[in-house]
Amino acid sequence: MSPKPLDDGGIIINKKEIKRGDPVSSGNILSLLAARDGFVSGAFLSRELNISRTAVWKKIAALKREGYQIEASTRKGYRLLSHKACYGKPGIQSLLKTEFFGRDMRFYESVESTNNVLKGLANAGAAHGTVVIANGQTRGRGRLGREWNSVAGKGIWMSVLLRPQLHPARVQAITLAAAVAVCRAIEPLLDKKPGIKWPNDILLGGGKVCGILTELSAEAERVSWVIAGIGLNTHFAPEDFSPDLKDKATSLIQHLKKGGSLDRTWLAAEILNQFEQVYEEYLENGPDSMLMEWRQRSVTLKRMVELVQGTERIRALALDIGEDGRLRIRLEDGSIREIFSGEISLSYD
Ligand code: BTX
Repeated sequence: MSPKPLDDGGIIINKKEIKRGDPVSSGNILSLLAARDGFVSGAFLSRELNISRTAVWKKIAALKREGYQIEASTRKGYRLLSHKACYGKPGIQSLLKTEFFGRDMRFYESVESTNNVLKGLANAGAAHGTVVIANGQTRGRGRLGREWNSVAGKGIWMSVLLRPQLHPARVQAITLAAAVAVCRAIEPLLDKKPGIKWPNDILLGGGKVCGILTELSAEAERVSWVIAGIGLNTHFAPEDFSPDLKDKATSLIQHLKKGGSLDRTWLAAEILNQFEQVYEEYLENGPDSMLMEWRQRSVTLKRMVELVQGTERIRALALDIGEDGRLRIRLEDGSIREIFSGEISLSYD
């Protein structure tokens, strides 16, 4: 995609407008290099981004230090040798088509939990769309205090900050939006369709490939922030999972289309692209189209499920999902109940 000039001398790269004088990220330079097959001159980069030739050279040197293979020629300029980017902020940002999601991004080699890091940033006033990604987490969290196995290099461990004008009771819709977005992003890579298991698991061939942990800070009527934490297993081989996960977890690499490849940089950006799209559509037009897609992708609806509530186990038919994320079920005695995600565990026959 070639950059489109703006009247005021700025440019558009991947739909993101860069005004003259805006800070230039390494991701901007990568986008310009990736848009051309051959060399891009230093003069061109300096003119397009409105920075000095020395500043261009420094950014290129920083990209090389991050592992990008860039050929430099004094006569011809710079050439990106491989489009396969290193997993990191510049590569991910260079593939974003979003307005907000990921424009402020913090990438870490290792953190305890990306949700925890982002919580600190949210409380300090970070902007809507801020993203924290880590190559590995040492104390990744699931729901209800459970652990999320987040081995370095084996998955996408990422949290997105949202500041929606939503009543706290509607926040569960964001989990639904994230699940739909992840499904849209991974589906083109796979030899089978992913399915959503209410409330927040994405399954592939019966195994859990992705979990979503949504946390919020709110007053009675107003949400201050929501953090959607996405844990997506990408490169685990079956033997990489601990014994307790072996039978229930899976990873994208085990289900790729024939000859397909898997690039975390592309996928992290694509999840953010899809997530912003689903989220914006939800805010603009209401929940109907998102819910319709969620229902189509659901592996829970129209099935018998078992609710585990404390020591009690109840069999029920899953009927439908509400726009607040509640699941409507019919118990064996014919009575109808609506349940929140926090209330129960679901298992199938
Ligand atoms: P959950 O409570 O639905 O799932 C947690 C359960 O899933 C665990 O008890 C375990 O049985 C199983 N499990 C643990 N690790 C894995 C794994 N890698 N693959 C498949 N199954 C597993 C799901 O909670 C929400 C997970 C969100 C994780 C993201 S990662 C980025 C962000 N930061 C953070 O600390 N959490 C979120």
